[in-house]
Amino acid sequence: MRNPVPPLPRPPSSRQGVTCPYCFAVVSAQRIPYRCRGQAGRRSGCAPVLDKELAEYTGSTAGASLPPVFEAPGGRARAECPACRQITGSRVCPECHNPLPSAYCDSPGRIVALVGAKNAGKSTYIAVLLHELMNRVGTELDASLVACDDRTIERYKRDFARPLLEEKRLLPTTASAATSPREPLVYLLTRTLPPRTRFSRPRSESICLVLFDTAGEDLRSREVRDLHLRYLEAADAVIFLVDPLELPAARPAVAGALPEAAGEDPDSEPINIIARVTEALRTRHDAKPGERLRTPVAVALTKIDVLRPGMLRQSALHRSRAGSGVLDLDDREAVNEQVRSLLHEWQAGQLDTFLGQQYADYALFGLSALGGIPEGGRVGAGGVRPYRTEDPLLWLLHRFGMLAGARPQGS
Ligand SMILES: Nc1nc2c(ncn2[C@@H]2O[C@H](COP(=O)(O)OP(=O)(O)O)[C@@H](O)[C@H]2O)c(=O)[nH]1
Ligand SMILES: [Mg+2]
Ligand SMILES: [Zn+2]
Ligand SMILES: [Zn+2]
Repeated sequence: MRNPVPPLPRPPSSRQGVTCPYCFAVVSAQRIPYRCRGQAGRRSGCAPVLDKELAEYTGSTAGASLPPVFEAPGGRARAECPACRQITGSRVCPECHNPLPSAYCDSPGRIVALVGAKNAGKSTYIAVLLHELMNRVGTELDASLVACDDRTIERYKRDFARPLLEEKRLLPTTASAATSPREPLVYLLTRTLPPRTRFSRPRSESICLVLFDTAGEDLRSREVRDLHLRYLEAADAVIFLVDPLELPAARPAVAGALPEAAGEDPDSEPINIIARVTEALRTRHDAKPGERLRTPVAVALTKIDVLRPGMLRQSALHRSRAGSGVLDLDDREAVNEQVRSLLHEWQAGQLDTFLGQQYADYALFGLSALGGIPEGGRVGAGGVRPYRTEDPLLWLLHRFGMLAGARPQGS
């Protein structure tokens, strides 16, 4: 962190193709089809038809009766439906017919993927991070978080926000992807940025959060592996969640009664999951042996609230982030070093070493989605009090040139 890596180059221009955040097909930006606006109220237009591609993707015909998809080469933001002559701005993936928002088509190449072993805290993290982005952090950053499709909105409410944030119940363990929906939650996070020069207009830039709530172990099973490998290969940035309770030497540092650890399954060990993801990324980027990947990787210890208060005192992790709409680089370095020394103390130094060998650009984080130890299947008495959950994302925004860095102490 001392010698900051230069910001990442701008994402590949859309001429190189757009990766669908639902099925990960790479499609030419010139050949993205459109969906007719259809009928509404007194507006006449094409009648809904069963969208076979979409139904096959979701595995259900429910919600797949939609105005037809048509092609109009040229890659423009709008096109005229050849059947009803209405102008539409809705574009869809040619393979799976899921919506591809304009902001995404215009700056593809920023898919953020989330990975972690079973029990690492992924579902809880997704629930809380999205809520934070829609509220406090969104306001701070002047950023909007928009779900890219209606199923994402419904599933977020039903499976994440309602149980955890309203009813204060812990989320059920994620079923294996072999039986649960294979669909990710897809969001576009768009930030308004100041104009580059005095004469230009403010601009906005987006990243696409593609959140699969599946266990990293699922990469073992053949059926799911294909989709997940494509997911990982499509990732332009990765957030790895690591449960500190899975690091054997960390256990003495933990306060109070311990929840059950995931067990002795070597496949769910953080380093093995990170190694599998790394393999996928190396394949995609055709990395030579010894060459480090440029994909930014954020590795976060979850459930940091379980650490004994004594461990946190005097530490950077103890401070809350100032919340000023910039990335505080001094704070970032302090937290990075703190987590690194925790990893070494907990005999997980090989994790740090491995990351350093494989990635030119990685950063370490500590966070807590719940902010307290849950009791009897429910959120602790103080409610959900997230702590530094947004940090990995702020760092990624910074790496993508979407958030300025600052040293408030003027060092
Ligand atoms: N103390 C604490 N426990 C957490 C936190 N987040 C998750 N947990 C615990 O970890 C368990 C697994 O979390 P979950 O999000 O379901 O993990 P997933 O399998 O990766 O989706 C939950 O049931 C909680 O008991 C946190 O921020 N603090
Ligand atoms: Mg889960
Ligand atoms: Zn698709
Ligand atoms: Zn039409």
